[in-house]
Amino acid sequence: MFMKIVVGGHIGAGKTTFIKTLVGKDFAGTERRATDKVKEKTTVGMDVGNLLMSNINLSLIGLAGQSRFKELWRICAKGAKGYIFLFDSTQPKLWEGTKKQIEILLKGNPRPFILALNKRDLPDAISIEEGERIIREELKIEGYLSIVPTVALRKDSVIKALNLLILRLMGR
Ligand SMILES: Nc1nc2c(ncn2[C@@H]2O[C@H](COP(=O)(O)OP(=O)(O)O)[C@@H](O)[C@H]2O)c(=O)[nH]1
Ligand SMILES: [Mg+2]
Repeated sequence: MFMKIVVGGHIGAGKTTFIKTLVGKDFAGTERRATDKVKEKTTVGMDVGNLLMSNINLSLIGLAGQSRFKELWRICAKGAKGYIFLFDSTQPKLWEGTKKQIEILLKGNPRPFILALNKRDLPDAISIEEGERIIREELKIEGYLSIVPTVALRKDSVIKALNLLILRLMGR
């Protein structure tokens, strides 16, 4: 079975890291020196990572966070079976960016998604409860919400999040 999954989220949320951690050396990224000054390197276009997990050929597509790539987001999302949307737990001010992306992608290709509160290892991460509150009450993200804490630098954490989405997609 083949399954395409899109990894979204605001700038710096950890999308590229999530895919890199998952696939290791088979990672095909498009990072370049950033002009935005938010971070050193940024994804230009998309990241691609392929792996075999539980007999499923997974293709993970990491989007570029900047909204100027909007048209490309829609193209990348075509045929995706589901989404993982990331939020940097230390930067709730940027979360609106993830929400906008969710709206745009679900409009073009409504599929199940999970929300990952990423960078849980950092001391200035807001609490999971506060993160959930912002997602529900401030961002008002609609639909069935599965919210999972992650550390994109750790393989076990990334696999756990991915498994959660796959179980959702398989209807279990
Ligand atoms: N401490 C920590 N740093 C992370 C985590 N995930 C990503 N980062 C770092 O956050 C920065 C931005 O990550 P990147 O994957 O480029 O974000 P993207 O813009 O969403 O692709 C990089 O320096 C990563 O190493 C995490 O879970 N914990
Ligand atoms: Mg990136």
